[in-house]
Amino acid sequence: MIQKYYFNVSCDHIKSNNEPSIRFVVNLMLEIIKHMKIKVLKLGLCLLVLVIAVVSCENDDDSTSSIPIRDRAEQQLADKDSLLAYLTTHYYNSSFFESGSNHKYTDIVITELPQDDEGNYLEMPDPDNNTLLIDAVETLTTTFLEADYEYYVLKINQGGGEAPKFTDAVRFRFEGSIVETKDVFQSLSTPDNINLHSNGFGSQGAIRAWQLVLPTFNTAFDFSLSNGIVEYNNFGLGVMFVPSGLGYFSGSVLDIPSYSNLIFKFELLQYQEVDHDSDGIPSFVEDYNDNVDVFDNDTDGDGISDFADFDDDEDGISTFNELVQTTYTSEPTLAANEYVYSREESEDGLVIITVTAQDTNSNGILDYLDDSVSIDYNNIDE
Ligand SMILES: [Ca+2]
Ligand SMILES: [Ca+2]
Ligand SMILES: [Ca+2]
Ligand SMILES: [Ca+2]
Repeated sequence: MIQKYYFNVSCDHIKSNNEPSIRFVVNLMLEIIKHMKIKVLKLGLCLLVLVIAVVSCENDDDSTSSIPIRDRAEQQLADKDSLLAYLTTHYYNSSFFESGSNHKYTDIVITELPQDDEGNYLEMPDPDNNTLLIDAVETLTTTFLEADYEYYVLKINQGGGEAPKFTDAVRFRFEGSIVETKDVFQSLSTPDNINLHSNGFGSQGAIRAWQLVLPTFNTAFDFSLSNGIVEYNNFGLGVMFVPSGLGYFSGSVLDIPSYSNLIFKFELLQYQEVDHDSDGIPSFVEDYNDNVDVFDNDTDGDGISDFADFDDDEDGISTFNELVQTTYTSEPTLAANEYVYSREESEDGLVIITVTAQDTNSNGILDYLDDSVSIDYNNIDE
């Protein structure tokens, strides 16, 4: 439970992006009930997440309501100074990673430059084996909640697997620390999983930095079992340096004070595609304007973003029923607009069910997004 809390996105994000209202929640409940006969199990989980999410969002509000919220742009100016000061005065053991493989986040050693008696920084020792962070990181920019941010990523290993999307779930190990105090607030040496994105009106997602950075790395190429322990091979390994605005910002989470700049050393091990509304369309696809934000896509304008909306065009036929199912017994090559819906491997063999979006009237708008086409492919004979 504590793990989950560490990665809760702050409530001001949820509210400014997607104001939860009673109508919104009631609509969603109705959608869930409507959809239940098809997918009871998955939607049971969805309901559970909903309840937890609302509760933890309220808790977050209570803990921060007495602190005046700072302006994001102003805070970012200060945070950028802090982070650049850190990156220009700290180095890491770069040559260690030039040989060997499967290095761990615990192998990454970041050290402050030596200082003279007056506190002036001196030359970096052993430059053949060390690299100043500012010379090693990639500087990236993003706009989040109307503020412009700069964040920094040290990529030590790309990883040999696939890259997750910002809406997916990932399996990872990490160590998180605070730039200002250098305190390590959590080390996670046993792999754990997290949903990078909330379900749309709760706080079950990761901080924004994780949504932005992890998709630029790949998961492990493969893994093996050794004495009952999973050994990952050629996984993503890096460090991110995160301004508070892409972290918890005004939120004060356990030992992390408000407005802390954060450092995460991390290993990206595995990922799983997530379809938050279980409508058959993976959530990252429902980011139609491809701006790494699923909140601003609402095809039918009903206040429920597409990634959380089971009937995206509000024509009364659920999105899932506007898709054509295909069953395969061997690995398929997916067509355009075809997505794997389920995959089961048993003694009877492999069964993969996919769903494919149609454009029946060839107007360039897929049926499930076109309220003028209402064909229920799962009840076609009824
Ligand atoms: Ca979906
Ligand atoms: Ca909608
Ligand atoms: Ca949807
Ligand atoms: Ca529909």
